[in-house]
Amino acid sequence: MMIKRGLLSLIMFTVVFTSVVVFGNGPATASEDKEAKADKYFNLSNVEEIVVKFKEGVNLSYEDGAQRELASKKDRELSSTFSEFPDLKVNRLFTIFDKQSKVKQNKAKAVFHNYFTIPVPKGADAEKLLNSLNRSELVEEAYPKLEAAEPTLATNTTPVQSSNDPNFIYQGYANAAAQGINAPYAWQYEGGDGKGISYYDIERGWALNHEDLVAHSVPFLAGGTNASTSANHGTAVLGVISAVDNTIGNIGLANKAQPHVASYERGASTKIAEAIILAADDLDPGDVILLEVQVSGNAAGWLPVETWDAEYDAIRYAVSQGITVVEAGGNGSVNLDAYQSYSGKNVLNRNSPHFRDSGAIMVGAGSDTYPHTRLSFSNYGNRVDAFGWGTDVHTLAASDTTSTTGYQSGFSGTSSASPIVTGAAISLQGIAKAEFGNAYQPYQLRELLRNTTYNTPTDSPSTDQIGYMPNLENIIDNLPTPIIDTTAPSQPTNFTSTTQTASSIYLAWDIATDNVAVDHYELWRDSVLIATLSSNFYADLGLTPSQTYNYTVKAVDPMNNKSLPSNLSVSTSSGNTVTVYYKKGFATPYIHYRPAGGTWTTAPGVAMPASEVAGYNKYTVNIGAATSLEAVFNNGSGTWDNNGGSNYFFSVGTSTFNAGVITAGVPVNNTVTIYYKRGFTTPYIHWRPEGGTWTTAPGQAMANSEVAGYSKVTLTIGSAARAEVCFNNGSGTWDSNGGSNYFFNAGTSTFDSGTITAGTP
Ligand SMILES: [Ca+2]
Ligand SMILES: [Ca+2]
Ligand SMILES: [Ca+2]
Repeated sequence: MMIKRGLLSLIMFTVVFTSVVVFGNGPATASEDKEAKADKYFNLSNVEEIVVKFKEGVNLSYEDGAQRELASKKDRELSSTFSEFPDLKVNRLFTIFDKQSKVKQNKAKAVFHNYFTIPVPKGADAEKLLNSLNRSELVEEAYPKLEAAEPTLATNTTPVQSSNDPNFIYQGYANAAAQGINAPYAWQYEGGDGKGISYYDIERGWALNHEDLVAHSVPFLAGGTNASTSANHGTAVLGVISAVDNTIGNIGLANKAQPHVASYERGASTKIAEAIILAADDLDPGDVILLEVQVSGNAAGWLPVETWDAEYDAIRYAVSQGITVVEAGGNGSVNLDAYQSYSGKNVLNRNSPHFRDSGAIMVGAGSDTYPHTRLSFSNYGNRVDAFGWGTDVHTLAASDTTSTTGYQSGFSGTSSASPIVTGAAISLQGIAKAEFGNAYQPYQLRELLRNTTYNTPTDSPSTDQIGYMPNLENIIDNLPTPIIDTTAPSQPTNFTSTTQTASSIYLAWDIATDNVAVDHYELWRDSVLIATLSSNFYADLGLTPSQTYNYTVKAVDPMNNKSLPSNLSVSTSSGNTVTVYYKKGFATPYIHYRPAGGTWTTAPGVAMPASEVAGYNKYTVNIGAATSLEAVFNNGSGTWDNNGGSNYFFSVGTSTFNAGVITAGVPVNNTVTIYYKRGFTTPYIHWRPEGGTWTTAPGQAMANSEVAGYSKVTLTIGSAARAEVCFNNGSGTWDSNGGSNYFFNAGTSTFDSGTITAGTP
């Protein structure tokens, strides 16, 4: 067992200090202090051997009978010691060295030649001899060599007598591993029966006057309802942990712990979180809360209670107060790794960045025989820490809250598994408190119960996914000192963003340090916790282009101490844009779109404004990091062009859409410049892009050109190749080429009395 002597000394010192404060009588002299110390730390009533370390330079030959050589040193104190204790023999402490072994010449071993041992002569006052030796100028230190023994835990001062509780033989879950948790092994030790620990069972009903519980005088938390229909369940749970050590019925796994009960039926409604908070406030650090409740939050089946946020935060509160919370994993057959909260987050999957740890020990249900397997109804996943028997649990029974007798052999579910794990947790806390003066903080206790070396696996841990069943013998044989860790990890440094795109920000920071260990990092974006990470980097995806985000990272240790935050503001880049020129088509076109793979606009989408190109409307979208825009068009009132159901895809940049054909770039926008040799003295031109829409008659007046005798006009005809034209005088006299109209190619032409020639006049 790994009980550290140093820690025991520390505890004893604490006791001593208290008594000095109470009984102290003014400052002690130096010698009083020295002797007082000897009194406190060493039992000198039966010292048989004193070890003396002589000062470097005394330089005795390393041989037995060194008292003769010492006498020749003429040290005043030693001389008086030798005369007071004439039979003293000063021998080598190390018989592996002698004066031939050159130990003095070996630098690394030279220190050992200073050590000698003095057998305390029969009847001599060892304390007097010690003090006398320590006064010598030649002695560095003389100390009593007391008993050495394997450190052991204190024996239970209230031995558990299980043999006369007649049902104990049916409580296989208490048996040694691999069948059970080996409660009797814990009972041997002080606190292993739960003495010194209180716990709350939170559920709905109990028969607290049951003959095998009544001796506990179980307190009932005020404000709750003791529901008779649930009395059997609660009585069975209490029986597993707290059936009294007497000569009837069963015996609880932690039968000396003080049970309390709290009903979550409070007033007219279910108030589990309230019951947790009140229970936590009524307990002390090291105590335990058992949550015997599951909730319906998912069509797939029953879920652990921490899937409700208020209950999750109530558990966090209890754990922050040093209370260990044991939580039934639920009987929903649900893979908790895949469970998603209402907002779509895998909050119970330790491998998800959205994992959130309540700090509770979550319990699954295993079979009662070895090798244990997950029972079909049990929820499972990497969140589940430990399992207990989920079937055939022998315990107390009740038909209503007034029952005083009743036993059952088939209590089952994560309901029966959880009190088994709770019993183990209470036993360990009791031993820790008795042995070290402190119970474990909840996170350290959970790690002990999750330990894959000490505890009993299921047949296939990777597929069963319900953790391990506590093996108290192995845990107790390797019992660590409780770490009361209140020191937060160091602040994460060098918090930087390595890369930014229009929709993502990549973050990294240097690994933080802690006096125990850094357990994980919390990453916050704009004051919202977005990830719980074991790594020191993160890719934040799905962001908006050209937006600034404020990040905070904190390092968290296993005791949930959090570092100072490191902060960082980062902006996404501007993102890709897509510009669509839409050739009408719909007279008032709408574009309904999404960045490919992203989220659609709300139908009908966005009305497209007219563009600078005649006959075209135009719209520009920032699609972030996406590389194309998926779009369909409509008239705003239910008539759609969705490419026959395939939709249209536009690349980054500018595209022109013309009746289902997409071409890169802006629309072709031809112009036609016409020099008109007058003709009509105030000529008008009535025109359209070929195939397009005519101007309103008489069309537009043509201004004089820079060439004498000619008027001039420039027409924008979009993608049309020609302008179709006729001329008039603005008041009803027309030249329409005899009804055939004139056609001008894109570019510059000269018109002279019905003849068109390319170029300027
Ligand atoms: Ca008994
Ligand atoms: Ca009993
Ligand atoms: Ca720490």
